[in-house]
Amino acid sequence: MGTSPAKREDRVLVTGKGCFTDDVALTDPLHICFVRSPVATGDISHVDCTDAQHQPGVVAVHTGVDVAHLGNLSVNPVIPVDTVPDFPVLAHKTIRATGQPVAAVLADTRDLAQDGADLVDLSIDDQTARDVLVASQCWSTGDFDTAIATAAHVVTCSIRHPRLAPSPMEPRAIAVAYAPDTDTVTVWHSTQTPHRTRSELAAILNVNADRIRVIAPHVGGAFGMKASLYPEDVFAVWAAFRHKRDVKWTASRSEEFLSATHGRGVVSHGTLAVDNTGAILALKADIHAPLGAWVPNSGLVTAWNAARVLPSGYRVASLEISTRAIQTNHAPTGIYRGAGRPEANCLMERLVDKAARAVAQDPVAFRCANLHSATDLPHDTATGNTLDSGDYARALTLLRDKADYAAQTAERDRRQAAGELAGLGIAFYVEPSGSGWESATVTLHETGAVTVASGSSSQGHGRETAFAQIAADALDVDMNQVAVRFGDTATAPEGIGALASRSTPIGGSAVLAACTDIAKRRAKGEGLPITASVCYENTGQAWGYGAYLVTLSIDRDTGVPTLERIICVDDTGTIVNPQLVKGQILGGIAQGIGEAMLENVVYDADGQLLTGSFMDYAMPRATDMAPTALHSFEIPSPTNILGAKGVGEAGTIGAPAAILNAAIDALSPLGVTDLQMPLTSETLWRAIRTAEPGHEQGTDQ
Ligand code: SMO
Repeated sequence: MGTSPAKREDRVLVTGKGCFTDDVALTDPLHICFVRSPVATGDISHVDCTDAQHQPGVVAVHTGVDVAHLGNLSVNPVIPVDTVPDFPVLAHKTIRATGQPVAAVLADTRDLAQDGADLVDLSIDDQTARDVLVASQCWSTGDFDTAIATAAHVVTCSIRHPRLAPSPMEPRAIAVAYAPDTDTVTVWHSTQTPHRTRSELAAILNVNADRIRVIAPHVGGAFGMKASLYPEDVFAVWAAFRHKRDVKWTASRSEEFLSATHGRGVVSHGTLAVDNTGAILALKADIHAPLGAWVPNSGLVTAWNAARVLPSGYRVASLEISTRAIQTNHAPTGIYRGAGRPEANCLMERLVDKAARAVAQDPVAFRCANLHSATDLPHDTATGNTLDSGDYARALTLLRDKADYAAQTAERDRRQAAGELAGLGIAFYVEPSGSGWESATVTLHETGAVTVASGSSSQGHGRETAFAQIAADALDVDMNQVAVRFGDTATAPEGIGALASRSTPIGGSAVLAACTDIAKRRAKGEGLPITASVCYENTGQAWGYGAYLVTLSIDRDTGVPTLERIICVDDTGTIVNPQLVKGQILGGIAQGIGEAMLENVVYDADGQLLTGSFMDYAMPRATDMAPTALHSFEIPSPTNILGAKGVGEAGTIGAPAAILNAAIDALSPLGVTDLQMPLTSETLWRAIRTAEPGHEQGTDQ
């Protein structure tokens, strides 16, 4: 541990030898094409499938009535639930979003299924869209009103997070092999959570879980988008049982934009009060999180995290925080890398920056003075968290040193004085990684070889290498002696999967616990082979954190932003593999840049998706990255035996807040105090034109 051996999964993946769900060879499978609603809301008055059924190669056409008896997906009730919308596999009577599957054509080839789908005649009576409260929660402590009344300064901020399309390279895919002898299925599924896929399928289809084997083969990215089962997945498995045939479905990129879960979209309002020494007195925040046509397993997590991750690592005596998850007539939203954490941190870091300005203090010094000190931890927040460990100010002081902060601020001041729009942004962030259990079964064989089977899984992020390192160290064998297996419900122990930055802290600790047990038994003289199976549960969430600094400049005439430099300090807890940690943080930063500067899913007022392809939805490219320096230190978390803190989401949390602060800093000489993401050249150009004298709209001719 602590070294970066070559990632063992790389050779297969980068030479194109991976086996993804769509690569799985099936026997004469039926292909599915879904007929999707062209409108966002309405009642289905008529679906005529006659022509489609007579199309050569079409085996069957199904509509909502055929699957209306199926059960609902379970939803994790992280906040109190009013009403969870049901989970229509195919829309039955009511349409809730553009792109919702209404009918499904099963045919011998994908093209024939598409031809059949084109012949389905669908009529929908328009209805007015209706937002429904699904779940909500409030937290409060202290006396907010008195704190506000006595405060020297009160600052406010509203943030509308762009809605984001997670866009893993591999779209959703499912391949189902039906075994007639046993009336069972083997399901290859591009998922983060293979055991969840099995248990949810069993419940929704009302079949015994032992009739379903789920395999997550290579998964080409997921980012939270593949942590839930989708209506399309359920239909594919239902169809395999119904027709006693193999079935496959792979989403097109258009289907991903239309009907895969989106992330963010949160609207938050915050108020922060400080006294005249710059001490934070009180925080109020209202979070509004949109849900879509149906709610995925972790669909309420964004609303929860966007609120309960407040007040980040800051000491706040009085707070009032509320969150509401509201159903709308759009594609479903779900967890997306960060899953509410970026929303909470962006709001807090904007408020803190504004407050520092109000009391004319340096933003780094202001943060250091208001963050919990190392001796305050562990600390229970009023929003139900235990901040477990760390030294928050150390992240900021290390950043100040590594970034040569004094020189950078002097340079920013010099450039601003010369009329350049140059900015420097700071953000502190916290990243709670998951809680709960994960499993591992480890065997030390007579040959000295080791087999690790984990309930956690992989979406291409180096799980095999990291777990082999943990086992090799704990059992004192060469890591090449360690085979790591996961992702198959037939051979891996029951598990949770790879999400919520939990795989290393919890899954890795499970591997360590099993290995430690084997090492003890061997010392006592037990003969080989020895197998240990553990279900490891952590004692609480490990809260990673860090501090990021961003410098950028904005072209005054065109609004084009240039990210100049990003400098990061992260407390990662115990590091298993520095290269994997670096890869996680850098990848998160790329997606954070995407949110802050480029990406935005746009619907019109009628619920039509305007950004249905990469022509309209701007993903960050290599040239959108800035020179980035990563620094870290390791204060082990006491919540798990490995001491690890998840870093999977760090970059998506820290980067947008720092970029937003830097852009506002760059435009502050013009009097700009707020901007909304994404910070495209248009956004920035409009802000400059509105702020600059003589450039008010319509008066510049
Ligand atoms: S957004 Mo993550 O896969 O919990």
